[in-house]
Amino acid sequence: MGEHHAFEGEYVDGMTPYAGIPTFGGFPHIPWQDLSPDTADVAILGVPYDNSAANRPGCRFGPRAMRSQAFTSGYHHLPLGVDITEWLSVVDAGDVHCPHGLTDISHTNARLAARRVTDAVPFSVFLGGDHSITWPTAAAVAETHGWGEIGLIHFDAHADAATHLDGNLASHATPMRHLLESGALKEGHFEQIGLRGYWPPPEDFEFVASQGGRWHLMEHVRESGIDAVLDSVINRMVDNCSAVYLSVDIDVLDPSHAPGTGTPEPGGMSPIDLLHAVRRIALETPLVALDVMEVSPPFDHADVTVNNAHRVVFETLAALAYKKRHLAGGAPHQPGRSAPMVRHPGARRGT
Ligand SMILES: [Mn+2]
Repeated sequence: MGEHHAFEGEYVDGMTPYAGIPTFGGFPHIPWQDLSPDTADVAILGVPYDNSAANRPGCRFGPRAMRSQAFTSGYHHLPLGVDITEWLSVVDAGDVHCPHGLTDISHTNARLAARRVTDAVPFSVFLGGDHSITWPTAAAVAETHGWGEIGLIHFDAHADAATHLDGNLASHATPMRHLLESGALKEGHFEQIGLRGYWPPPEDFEFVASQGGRWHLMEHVRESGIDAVLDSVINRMVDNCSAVYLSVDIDVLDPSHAPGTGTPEPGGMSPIDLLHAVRRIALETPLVALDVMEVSPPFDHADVTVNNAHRVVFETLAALAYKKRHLAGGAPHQPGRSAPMVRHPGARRGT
């Protein structure tokens, strides 16, 4: 070998975004079975289950794709001027075992694992999986934070409040029905944003109304603007609920931004509006949990859906970091600027 091929010198350490064993956002892996109080501020739990998808399936691959295919560019949120990792300890808690075709076992496992997570950490993130999973995960959050005490803000193209779909009581079209009927969500504790298209039929809306739930059609969001809708939703949550669960069906985004999902519905939200909404909800309500559901990588293109889903989680984490710093008396700081330029008077409550 010639002298210039000697490969001498020390090993140069580092990490590139496309290398390594993937965890969500590059956060350390601590299995949910090993979580105990004070382990972390935030735990992220995958629920790879899609047997309840009514149309095209594939969201069982969602958690793994959000870990491996999304681009994590860093942790410093530019508009809020906060570094997530400076203020929050975040762990990837791995996945729930969801055996194929076994809905009862999958949902029971999801509830037990979610309960373990919500009992151990102040903030829980659940990665779907189809939307039927919100039934066990939100039930677990209600068990931890108060049955009938929590509120739920639901972003979706669809109401998901059916009694059944094709005879399936545990369909991804039914989780909100179960949460309302079980009393996990009581009157005035349920808000839906982004509904559109041709489903469900009127009786499902009559049911939601009978339970004191409210919905904001995409048409209403377009007419009023997202901030007017959020003002109303956030005020109601802050007035009525001691803890809030945010459930994001990625199909609330327009299919041009989220092709990788099972039941696409044209005419949806843009990512900038969804991220803005998620940030305001995390800053201005006592948010304790987030789920991101219905990400179906086999139907995705160029990882656009996976990246939008990943950023919904990161936007929430950045807002939680901002809120924690705000409550600790810290001031926003942006590099290269002497005066704070970000002010969020709405950072009202901690988790
Ligand atoms: Mn849904």
